[in-house]
Parts: sequence; C-alpha cells; structure tokens
Amino acid sequence: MSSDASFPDRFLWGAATAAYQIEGAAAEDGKGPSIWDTFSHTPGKVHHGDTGDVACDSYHRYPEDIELLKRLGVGAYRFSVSWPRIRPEGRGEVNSKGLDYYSRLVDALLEAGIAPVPTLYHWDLPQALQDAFGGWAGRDIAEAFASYAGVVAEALGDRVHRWITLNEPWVVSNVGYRWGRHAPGHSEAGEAVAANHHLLLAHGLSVQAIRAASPAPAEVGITLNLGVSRPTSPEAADMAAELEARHNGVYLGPLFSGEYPSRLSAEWSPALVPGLVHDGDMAVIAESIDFLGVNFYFPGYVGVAAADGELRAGERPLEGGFVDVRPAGLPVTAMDWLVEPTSLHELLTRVVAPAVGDLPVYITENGSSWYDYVNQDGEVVDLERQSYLRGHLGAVASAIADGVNVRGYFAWSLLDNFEWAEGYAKRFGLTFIDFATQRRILKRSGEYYAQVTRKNALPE
Ligand code: GBH
Repeated sequence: MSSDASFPDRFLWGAATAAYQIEGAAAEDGKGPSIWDTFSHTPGKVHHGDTGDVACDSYHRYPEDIELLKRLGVGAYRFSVSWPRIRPEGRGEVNSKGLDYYSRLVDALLEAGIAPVPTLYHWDLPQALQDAFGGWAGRDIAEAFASYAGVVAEALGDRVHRWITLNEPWVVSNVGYRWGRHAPGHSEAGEAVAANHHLLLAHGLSVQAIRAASPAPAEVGITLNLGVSRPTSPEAADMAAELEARHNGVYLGPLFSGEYPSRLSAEWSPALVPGLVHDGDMAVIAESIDFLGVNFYFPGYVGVAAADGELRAGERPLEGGFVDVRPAGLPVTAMDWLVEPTSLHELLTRVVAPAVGDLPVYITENGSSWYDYVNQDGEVVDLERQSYLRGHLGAVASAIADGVNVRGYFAWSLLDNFEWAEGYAKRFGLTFIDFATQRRILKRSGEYYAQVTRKNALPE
C-alpha cells in the first residue's frame, strides 16, 4: 500500500456520532424513553452504572460541537435521529419539539457549510414499541419504522439530501437479541433471526418512505458493520467462511441480490423461524439504494481449538471447536480490538466491491479507543489514535487506487461519548470530553485529521 496517499477530488470528509451516545436530555422536550434508557438504568447492564441521561449534553451544546466540526475541516456530519424524540410512543403523535431540535441542528450545520447526514436508527428504539411488538422481533416494527422515517424526511428533506436508514443491523439483532449485551438484553436465537429479517424489511420500506416523503431528491443508504475473518489454518477456513456469511452475506445477499446466502448454520438461518419471510419481502429489501455505508474497526482471525480444549495465549472461545485468535505482534486498542489497517483494504476489495459493483461506498465509521488523558499542558497527545487513523486512511486510499468507489470517510467519533455497555470508560473521540465539566479539548488526532481534510491527502 502506498504511504503518501491522496484522495479523489470531492472526497467527502466527515465525523460521526449517535443520538443516545451524545445528546443527553433523556427526558426533555417530550422525548419518550428508549430501550437504552431502560437498559442503562437496569443495574448490572452497563459498566459503572453509566447512563446516557447527560452524555455530552449535545442536545444543548450542539453549537459548540459544530465549532469542533469546523476546526476539523469536515464537509459532513453523520449524527442520528432519536426515534423517541420524534414519536415518544413510537407510533402516532409526532412531538414537534423533537423535530425542531433536528431542524435547528440541520440549519446550524448548513450555516457552517457542513452537510447533515442523519442516520434514522442508531439503536435507541422507543420503549413503547419494545413493549408492543417485542421490538425488532415483531414484524409490525417494520411499518412503524418506515412511517417514522417518512415523518423525518418530510420535515427535513428540503435540507437533508443523504439519509442512512439503519446503523449496523448485525449488532442490533445479535448483540441485542442473541447475546443480550445490548438493549433489549435478550438471549434467544429465534428472536435474533427474526429481528434481523425485520430490520432488513424496515430498511427497504423506509427507503420507499423517505423517497416518497422527501420534498427534494434524496440519496438513501444503509450502514453495515462488515467483517473479514481470516483462517489461521486450512481447517479453520470453513468456519471463517461461515462467520463472513453471518456478518456480510446475510446483508449483502438480500440487499444486492434479493436472497439470503445459502450457507448459514441453523441458528443463523431465516429457516430457524417458520413463516418469517413472507412473499414479496425480498423484493422490498432489495429496493435499490444510492450508496452503502461501511463501519469498520478490526479484523477477525479464526483457528482450531487445542485438542484438550484449553485456551492458548490470545485465544477466546468460539463455537464448534474453533477459537478467536489474536496473532502475536498486532497492537490491540483499549477495547482489546486488533489494529491491522490492511484488513480494511481487504474488506473493501474482496468483500464490498464484488457485492456492490460501482455503487458509491462511504466509510461511515472507523476509529479506535485508547487510554487518553489530559497532560500538564492541557493537551491530549493521542499518538496511537493518530497512527490508527493514518493507517486506515492509507488503506482506504489504496482501495480507491484499486478501483473501489469509496466516496467519503467519517471518523468515529467527533466526541468521546457513551460507549454502550462500556459506559464512559472507553473513549473514541477526536475530541476529549471532561464529563464533569463538559469541557471539550480537541485531541492531537483531531489536529492531524484537520490537516488531512484540508490537504485531501495524508501528511507525512
Ligand atoms: C460501532 O459498533 C457503533 O456503531 C458505535 O455506536 C460505537 O460507539 C462504535 O462502534 C465503537 O464501538 O462482544 O458481543 O459484546 C461497532 C461494532 C458493537 C463491536 C458492539 C463490538 C461488542 C459486541 N461493535 N461490540 S459483544
């Protein structure tokens, strides 16, 4: 991979956040409770008992956050819209104060010359719909989501021209419904498979709803967290392929070819839930989209477990006699995630391009967590994050050089924020937040990113 990479003209530089992770104001201006309000207030679910009640207080401090975006020199901001702010009960009455908040945010962004790129679902489902339908496990959720998407598109579509329907359906269905580490905290494979199908259906219906409701032409896409699984020996190749089918094929197949992949083990196959897929669903899911959003953080390595079943150094248990392996020599972040930029190049060239062809691709999240601190000079010198950023941007540039149609990159994240089950203990921001005072400090990595966006190239 070349090191002095530059990017195509009009490459879109951005930064990303999500509503529950930054907004706070959890019960303000008519907002209804979301499943993350419930989950984070349930003892034992989130590290340290942290909640998003206040978070970065971005609901009130968004003008300061837009100043940070200006310092970064980005042309776009990916934020998410909180469904329970718009519809406190999930359905029915629209809360105009909720819409007003996003309308003010959009106006302020446009004033600053920054394109708003809202995501309509970044995990904060109205609690009322969890109660009414079993959340994403119930089929009625798909229509409810499309209806809400139409409400937002109608209100903001004169000024918002690029929409993301869902963030990371893999995480929603599996971390939320299969393993229970995210809201709603369920552990039931059938629910996970059902949730996954209903997320895809909701996506397709919302693409139609956004286009129908928007007063101006709209580009619509979805954000997936796709993965590469590398076998460490030939015996692990089949398991690696299965893991990629669960992460990638289960989305890329339905979205781009109108069918689920044929290889998916029983616990992951839509056949697990009889009657789940109705006639016509796959055509709705395959509704054409204008771009694909890709979130990427780390690669996976799969190996065969030791004969005695004992874990060797760096291994974590997987299923069926396989283990997740961390090869010696690769750095790991504060999340214990591997750092290996070439895996992003591999993902884009081997997985993404063959599925999407020429469709524009945006990296909608990429970033890393480290043990940041404010030094005696009042600075945060996060050289590890800067190095991660540089490496991954180099991988994006080389994928573009290899013909992948990547049109933009959004750093995760603009701000340190509520890192879901990790609470505030894990920091991903280009900006440090002192959560006691809400003071924002642009980190060294943020200064570096500002140079990248201004040069449209990687500085030495
Ligand atoms: C993204 O998810 C999210 O979109 C974003 O909100 C988040 O802040 C960011 O990444 C950083 O994490 O081992 O089963 O408990 C990335 C995907 C989500 C990866 C949850 C691993 C823990 C899964 N990830 N996660 S589990």
